[in-house]
Amino acid sequence: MANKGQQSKKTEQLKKYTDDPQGQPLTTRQGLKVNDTNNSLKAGPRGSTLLEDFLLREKITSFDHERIPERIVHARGSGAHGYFELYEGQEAYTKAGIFNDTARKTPVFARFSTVAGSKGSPDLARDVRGFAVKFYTEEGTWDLVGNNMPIFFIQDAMKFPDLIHSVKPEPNNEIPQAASAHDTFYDFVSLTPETLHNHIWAMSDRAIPRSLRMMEGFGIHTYRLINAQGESHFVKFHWKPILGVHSVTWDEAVKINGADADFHRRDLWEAIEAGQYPEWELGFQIVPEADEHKYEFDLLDPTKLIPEEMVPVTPVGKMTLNRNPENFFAETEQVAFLPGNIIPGIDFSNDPLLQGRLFSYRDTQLSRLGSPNFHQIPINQPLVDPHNNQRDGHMQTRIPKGRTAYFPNTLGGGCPHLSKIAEGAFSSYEERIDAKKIRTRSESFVDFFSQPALFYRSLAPWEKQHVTDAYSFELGKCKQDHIKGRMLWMIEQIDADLAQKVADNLGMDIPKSIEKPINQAIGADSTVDDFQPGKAKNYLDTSPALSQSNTKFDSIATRQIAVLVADGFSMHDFKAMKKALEHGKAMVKLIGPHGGTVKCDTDMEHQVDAPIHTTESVLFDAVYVPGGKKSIATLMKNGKYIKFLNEALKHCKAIAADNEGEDLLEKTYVRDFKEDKAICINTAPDEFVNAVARHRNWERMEKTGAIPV
Ligand code: HDD
Repeated sequence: MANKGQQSKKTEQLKKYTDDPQGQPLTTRQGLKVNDTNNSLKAGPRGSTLLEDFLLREKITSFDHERIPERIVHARGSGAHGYFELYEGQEAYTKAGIFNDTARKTPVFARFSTVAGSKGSPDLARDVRGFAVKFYTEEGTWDLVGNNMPIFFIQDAMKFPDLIHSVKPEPNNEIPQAASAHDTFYDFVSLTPETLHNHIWAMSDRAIPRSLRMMEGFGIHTYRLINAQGESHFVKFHWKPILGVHSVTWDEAVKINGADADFHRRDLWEAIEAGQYPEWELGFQIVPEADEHKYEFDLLDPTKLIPEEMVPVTPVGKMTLNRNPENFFAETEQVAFLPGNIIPGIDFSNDPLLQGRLFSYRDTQLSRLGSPNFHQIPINQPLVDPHNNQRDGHMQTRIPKGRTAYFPNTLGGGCPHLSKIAEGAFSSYEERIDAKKIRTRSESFVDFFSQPALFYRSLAPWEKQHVTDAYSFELGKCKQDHIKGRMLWMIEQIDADLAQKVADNLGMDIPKSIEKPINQAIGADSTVDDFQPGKAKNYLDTSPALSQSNTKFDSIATRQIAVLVADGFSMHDFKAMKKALEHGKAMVKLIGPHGGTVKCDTDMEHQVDAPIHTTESVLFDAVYVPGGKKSIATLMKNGKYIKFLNEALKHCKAIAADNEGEDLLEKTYVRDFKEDKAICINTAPDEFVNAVARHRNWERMEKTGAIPV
């Protein structure tokens, strides 16, 4: 039944399993009250420890087994609870209750992740981000397990182990951690041209998001929506963040990893704690069945996107994340996503990558969570109580009643019984298949260069520069010239100018030809070599939706603003700026010369949020320096403030100063950028607010190369 209280239904379910130690005595796992958990039982005060000590054994045994295997990919992640609400019924396309009933508030749990790094790796690795959402619907659980990029590296699940083995730390020395910049990855990429599209996205700013709350999400594969009449439409799922899509620079990413390895995790947690709930709109890109073969790319090929200019994305609802987990392990670590978890009204397509995923995820949970009963873990439990004849296994926590565990039966009254489709039972879409069984790649998949080229063409000049820098960094870290050469040849197929710039940075020439790798990549007897590199198709000059320069720039909500102060800072300046920033829901943080408090020029005490020696410029979106003679004189004596401002300048951030604050800027390279539109000296606070909302003044980038930080 429709009801707005659904989110609380999942929260209530979780509450039943939540332990709260407040006011409770410490007990053993058997409930025995404990008198001493600090000393083991010994034969005399200095004597050896007794085997009899069940308290010691229980505590140590439990500790010894605390760890479970980390995810083979996406090990590093952060999650949150929330809900999904529909804008308008989508009955024309799907019978899924979640897309029919606008009165519902469907509970969700979302987990965001990097791919290659281990569980403890830093958040700002250059990497794809996982974007997985579990919808606890009334008809069963639906998992939409996507990424923050709309395409994938490979076309067939058969190649997934090869892809991941190449990008993970090399097996002989387990180096490098959470980084793709090494020979084995580029050996694979350069031999597997289907990777180039996702790869160029990974070289773009999408791979170093400013926040998990400021990235898009994509279901990637083409799925099917099935309506009540049994009709099918193809669909691609898109998540669009309300705050827009924003990224940091590579230099910042590297420094953030040192200054706060948990930057993204902390940002998500703190935004939710502050009541600034992250939100995304879910959108459908619908293609009628009749149009399946209309495009110059194959809808089943997960390395291709459908440009939004060709098929628009229609927003259908919104996800809001409004509650942090109570316990990281129990919820974020144990949550198990399965692309195979679907509900009536949604179905799979024949995308061969998706088809392989349908096998892999259930399989991996068995070794990760240790039992086929992983669906009984509270975070994985559906809202609907499951009843079936599957039995036993490690960690069975339910007590299935009755004599029968088979179907059909009479002894159990025929229960659990089957349901008709009209009663909400799932039935697979009856797709007509008439084909030979064959191990091959469809010829319609063999165009590896058109879409990476479309992506690159669609970028703004500053984004193109970032891509050039990223290729130059990554390949610069590779040792083998033959691998770098092959990569340069591949990049040249995307864009000759890009390839030349990267080649110059590598100090290499682009090879005239390479031994064609396509056969190896597809199959020894393959004939697809004949198509390569193929004439790049140009069905669209540019797709503006692909560039972050066309994202939203209308909010400063949750932006972290550093205010550099010492005793004697101007309350007059600060008050006006703080009011404007907090009106826009930015987070204003006082950076002082020490912890505790600083006094403004009206003798009021202000709590310091971070002493300068504990923080870094890269952790903030913008910097403000209020006036105050005494304050500025103190700040000028500490080189860290100069570095702080120079870095903010280099990273194209908004900087503001009032009155004597300008004297501090004179000590920095900001003095050469006074005409810059995001440098606000003695301007109205709103000008600074507008500059912060623009995220960065990327045009500045052309001139910041000489700044030595
Ligand atoms: Fe995968 C985890 C996303 C292809 C095998 N994958 C995993 C997660 C995300 C994705 C977001 C983490 C979920 C979480 O937070 O727990 N994977 C993708 C996307 C893909 C993709 C968007 C392509 C479009 N994956 C893919 C293939 C295979 C896998 C082709 C295997 C054939 N993925 C796995 C896995 C993981 C996983 C090994 C590791 C942990 C887990 O499943 O639960 O089964």
